[in-house]
Amino acid sequence: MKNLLKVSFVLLFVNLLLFSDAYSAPQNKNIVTEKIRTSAVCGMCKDRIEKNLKNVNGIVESNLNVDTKVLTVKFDKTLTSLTAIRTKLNDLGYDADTTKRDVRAYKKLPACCKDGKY
Ligand SMILES: [Cu+2]
Repeated sequence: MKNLLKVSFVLLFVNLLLFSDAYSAPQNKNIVTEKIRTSAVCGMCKDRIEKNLKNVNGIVESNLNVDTKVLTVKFDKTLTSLTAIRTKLNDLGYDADTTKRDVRAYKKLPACCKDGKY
């Protein structure tokens, strides 16, 4: 009986968490969060990518995890698109998912930002 009570409390708690999440969901349904696998190498890549994406109309925020090379980007899908963001990354010299980097831009990156593929 005590266990049943515990389980009930846990379930109640889980429900509260789910509901609070629903309430705090973004009001703008056009804002989406996507992940992009990049060829970024170091902290300088992170700064470069995040700084450049900040200037892209529609991008709310971006965060590159240097360890996993995965960029998490939050954007308004009526103002920009995943394809456009990938192209922006390519223009900066980075691969983005299956789209390839602009090699000329890549060659201009500092040595620490090169992954040695070109
Ligand atoms: Cu770098």
